[in-house]
Amino acid sequence: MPLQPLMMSDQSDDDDGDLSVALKTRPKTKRPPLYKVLLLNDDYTPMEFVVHVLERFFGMSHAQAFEIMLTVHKKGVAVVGVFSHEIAETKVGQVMDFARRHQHPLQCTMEKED
Ligand code: TYC
Repeated sequence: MPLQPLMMSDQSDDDDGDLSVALKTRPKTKRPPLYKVLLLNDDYTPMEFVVHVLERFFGMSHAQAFEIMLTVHKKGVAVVGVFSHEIAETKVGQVMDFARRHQHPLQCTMEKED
């Protein structure tokens, strides 16, 4: 039976993608963008419903949720959280579904953070 060559050291036959080069250059890995989830005011959705949405889907305390709801009510819009694209989409979907199921016109959207 033929003999196999014996590896004596960690040289060039590995699959580490040439670690030394990777460390000397700066890998251009960009962090994925974040997305703001926005809640919009309207004239019909009850305040208590909005407070409940903020508690249920954004993990806010009752006091926090009430404060943010009032900000939206007064200013027209507020950021209610910042998430990855996938999580932001999920939150928007959950809020829009929940509002529609309760026949409230509450609107929730997302936008890329600068
Ligand atoms: N403006 C609504 C009212 O007076 C309350 C409200 C607050 C609705 C926040 C939507 O995102 C909202 N009943």
